Formats: sequence, structure tokens, C-alpha cells
Amino acid sequence: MRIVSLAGGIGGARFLRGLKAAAPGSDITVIGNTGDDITLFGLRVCPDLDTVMYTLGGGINEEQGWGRADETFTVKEELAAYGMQPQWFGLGDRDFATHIVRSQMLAAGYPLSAVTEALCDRWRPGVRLLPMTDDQTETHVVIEDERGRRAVHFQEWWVRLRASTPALEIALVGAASATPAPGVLEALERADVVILPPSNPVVSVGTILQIPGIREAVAAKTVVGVSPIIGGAPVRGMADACLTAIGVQTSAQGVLELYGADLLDGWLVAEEDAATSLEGVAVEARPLLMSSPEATRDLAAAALDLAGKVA
Ligand code: GDP
Ligand code: FO1
Ligand code: CA
Ligand code: CA
Repeated sequence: MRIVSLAGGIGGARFLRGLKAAAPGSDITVIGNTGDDITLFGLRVCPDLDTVMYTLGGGINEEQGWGRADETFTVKEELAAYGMQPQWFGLGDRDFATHIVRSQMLAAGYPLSAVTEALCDRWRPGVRLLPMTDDQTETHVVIEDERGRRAVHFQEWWVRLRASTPALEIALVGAASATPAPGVLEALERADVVILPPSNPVVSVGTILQIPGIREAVAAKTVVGVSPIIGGAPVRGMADACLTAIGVQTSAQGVLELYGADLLDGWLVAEEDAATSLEGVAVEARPLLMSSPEATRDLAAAALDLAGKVA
């Protein structure tokens, strides 16, 4: 079976581990969000691609959900001793090596998709990991504080401000002129099913869907999504702040309506959200917590099962 999945960071990566276990032997292509990407100290950092690569490749810091296991922070401390900014983003020594390789290859003219493939030669994630686009796109957030109304990089809002300052607008800068990375539309074209993991619907899946051509190519397929919202709150992180920013209620129903019946054929929600419904979409209630490898595998299996029913 050919499966395509659109993934952000932690929620996407954990779900993909379950998907690999639920569908052994299937061909899985992951279209990764690059809206979180940021250039720091001259290095290109791609948090969501790296989270998927490290999680599926066995290098992730399991408790944290991002960054490397057995990490040290000597370079970060040395940069801080020089007074280098920003100091609110924690790049570890092992992680730095990934960003050095990536930045060197990008500077040599390789597109991000080729760089990602080269990095995955080491990590062997067991899926084909493609960036949504090779073009530089970045999610920026409009906030208003004592310095006035201004746009900051998504990471500054998310990590430095912990999403505590309301987002007035969230925009993917560069989206209009971006094109899907090589292989993205081809993988969608060939897919038997598209699965939307419980990734952030605004700044992960929503971002990928903004690259011209991707939403239409996804909608043409049998698409099943998993709600990242359970009982009116995100399972972890601050997705509620993102949904509020775009005027969507933080609920399984709100996210279902945001994606819409033109995109989704099936939608998995938690037991307490069983009343969720939208004409044209098959909604099923299932245990939605990825609390163990078995629970995560069962969740992915339920998504594939629902896809089989609505296809
Ligand atoms: P990020 O890029 O690291 O923020 O990760 P994603 O965008 O891939 O996923 C973030 C979303 O995952 C959050 O909105 C969480 O609510 C959701 N999430 C995390 N763990 C679980 C879980 O166990 N079950 C479900 N249904 N959603 C989860
Ligand atoms: N998240 C944090 O909350 N603080 C950090 O210092 C931080 C550093 C970091 C470094 C590399 C990386 O791949 C991810 C990192 N993250 C950090 C996670 C990341 O900023 C966000 O969780 C995602 O981009 C949101 O999806
Ligand atoms: Ca992300
Ligand atoms: Ca469809």
C-alpha cells in the first residue's frame, strides 16, 4: 500500500512510528512542514524535518520530543559567552552537526529535498521524508506588545514568548511563490491513502496545505485525519493559541470544519468528542492518546481501517 502523510514535529513523528508498525511493508512518504525553519548563527535549522528524522531514526530525545538524545550544550554556552543572540533557542552539540551539514550542502547549491535525503542516509527513518517545498518559506506571527505591532518568527513567538502574547495573524511568508518539492505531487498522485496525523492544524498541516497545488492533490485522494484536540484542549503544546489566532474553536469539531469536507473523508476523534460531525465526513471515536507504542500503532491502524471503509 502507498501511504502519504503530512507531518509536523512531535505529534506527527510519534504517529508515524505507529503508522510504520501498523502497516509493515507499505511504502510511506512523509511531506514535512518547513514553515518552522529558521536561520540561526548562519545555520539553517529545520525543527520538524529533524524531529521526524530523529524520531523514526532512533536519535530523538524521547522525553522532550525534539532534539537529540544524550545531548550536550557546549557550543551554546560558548556562543553565549560571546554574547551571541538569540540565547532563547537551545541548539545542542549533536544537533549542531546536522545543521552544519545541511547549511554546507545548501550553500553548495543542493536543494533542501536533496539535503534531507542525504541526512536520512544516516538516520534511515524507514519512510521517504520530503520537505513540503525547496523554497524558503517561514511562518511569521503578528503580535502587539510594548514595542508596538510587529511580526516575529514563529520560533520567537513559540519558544521565547511561549505563545503567551496573542497571535493577531499567522502567515507563511513566501507561500504564494513556493512550489511543492520534487516528488511531493508525484507521491500524492500515486498514493492509495493520505493520512493527516494529529499534528498542529494551523502551523504544521495547515502550513503544508498552503503550498500551491498541495491541498488540491491531497483532496483528490481518500484522506483520513486524526484530531490533535481532545475534549477542547491540545494534548500537548499550544495549538489552542494558533487556532484562536485564525478564529477557530479549539475542539475536534473546530479542526474538522477547518479542514473541511472537501479535504477529509474520515476523521478520528476521542470518545468524549463522539458528537463531532460534518456532512460528507465519516467520524469515528477511538482512543486517541499515543501513550505507548501499542496505543500509537492501534491509532494508526484505526486511521487506515477508516480509510478502507470510506475509500
Ligand atoms: P510540533 O511541530 O512539534 O508542534 O508537533 P506537531 O505539529 O506534529 O503536533 C503537535 C500536536 O500534536 C499538538 O497539537 C498536540 O495536541 C498533538 N498531540 C501530541 N500528542 C498527542 C496524542 O497523544 N494524541 C493526539 N491525538 N494528539 C497529540
Ligand atoms: N523548543 C523549545 O521549546 N525550546 C528550544 O530551545 C528548542 C530548540 C530546538 C532545537 C532544535 C529543534 O529541532 C527543535 C527545537 N525546539 C525547541 C522545538 C521547536 O522549536 C518547536 O517545538 C517546533 O518547531 C514547534 O513545532
Ligand atoms: Ca512544528
Ligand atoms: Ca478526497
